[in-house]
Amino acid sequence: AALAAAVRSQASWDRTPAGERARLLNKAANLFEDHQAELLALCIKEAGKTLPDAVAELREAVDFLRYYAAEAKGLFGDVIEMPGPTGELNTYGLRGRGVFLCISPWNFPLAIFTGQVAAALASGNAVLAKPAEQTPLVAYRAVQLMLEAGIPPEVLHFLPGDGATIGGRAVADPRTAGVAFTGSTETARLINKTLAGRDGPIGVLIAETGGQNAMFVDSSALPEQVVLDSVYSAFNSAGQRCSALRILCVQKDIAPRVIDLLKGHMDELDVGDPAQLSTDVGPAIDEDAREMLDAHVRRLKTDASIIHRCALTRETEAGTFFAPTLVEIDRFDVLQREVFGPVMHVYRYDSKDLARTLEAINNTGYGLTMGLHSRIDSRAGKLAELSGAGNLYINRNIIGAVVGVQPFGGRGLSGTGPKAGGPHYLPRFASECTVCLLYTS
Ligand code: UN1
Repeated sequence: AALAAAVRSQASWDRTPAGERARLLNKAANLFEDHQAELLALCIKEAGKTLPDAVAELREAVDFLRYYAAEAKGLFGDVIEMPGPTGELNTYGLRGRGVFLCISPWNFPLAIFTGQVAAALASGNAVLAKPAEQTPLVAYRAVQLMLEAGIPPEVLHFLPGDGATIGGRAVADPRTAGVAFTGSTETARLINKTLAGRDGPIGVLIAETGGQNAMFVDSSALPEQVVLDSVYSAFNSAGQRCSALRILCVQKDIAPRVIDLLKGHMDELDVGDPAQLSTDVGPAIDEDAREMLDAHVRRLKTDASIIHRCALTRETEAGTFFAPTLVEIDRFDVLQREVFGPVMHVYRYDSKDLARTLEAINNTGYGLTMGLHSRIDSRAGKLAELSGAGNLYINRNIIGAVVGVQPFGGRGLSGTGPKAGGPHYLPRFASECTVCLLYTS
């Protein structure tokens, strides 16, 4: 029923001037800010976010609304006029594609949920918004606020529930013109196959998937800075970001010093209730996630050496907590899959093997984020040239891309692009139309 209503309403939403659609999205952004306390509380309660993470999440959601509104005004507002060789007038413009299905993850239940929906709406599409099963309440509140801002309810439909049934059915239906998906590479493949098997127009898929993200540290790096940035990248959001650091590649010569400092810094981290301001690292999202992380560490006990783990207090016995873990590995094939949690794998490389180590990371097939800590300027250029990652960060942490200035998204197994929060995102939600008018005399 939602799909049928979305199909019926889409044409009139598409005809609504882009400036008016943008006005509604900006109004939604204001309402999100007006309801700040409530949205932060929901992110903490439902998604286990710490307060700073929740604040960043709300900031990003608001940024997505305002950025796509501004982009849409330029892209969809103007019709480009092109005088042709025979005196005809050619015009070119963008329209919506139809109904977009937005499938978002639990780790950014407000920001990514809102970003996908805002992009699809700004581009003139009707939307079926399918939140992650773990985080429907945050998404529900976001939808309510968008409707309050004036987005017509026939255009924006909230579809919480099971991914395989609700999401699966909507993907399989040829009336769904496109899918924006953030989640695992396996699920993206499944969606792609389902889309390929449908009759009717060929569906578009924008997929943002996993990573096997590395940070390179050479001997010119500042160890104290490396420690702050690597701990933040690996353990912030309890490592539950696709951009999070998984493999810290440290040049042998400074590895002992860096590892020593890492252990000290880990001892200062508070793991616990995210509602407490003192907490640095909250829980894994659910029991399945925690079990997956436990199994990974159990496996590594034979293939690698566990260097250090954060202490867990008694308070964490009730809940799905997992102690941030530092593990040393001497080969990359122990990491078959993305390990979605606070586990930092350290790998020591010999300075002459830097290029080979980078190639081994590229060969995982993933290409989401990558970092470098070095005071040798030419290394940064070399990394940018050779890396397969979509987002590179030099001498800083590798998470928290900022909408509009650090377009975010991966290459290879990490996603199809275009990048969220970047200038090429909206056109992927659009169809193009050229009109050629020949004047009669
Ligand atoms: C994700 O974790 O699913 O840059 C992607 C960042 C965020 C990551 C979002 N934009 O850390």
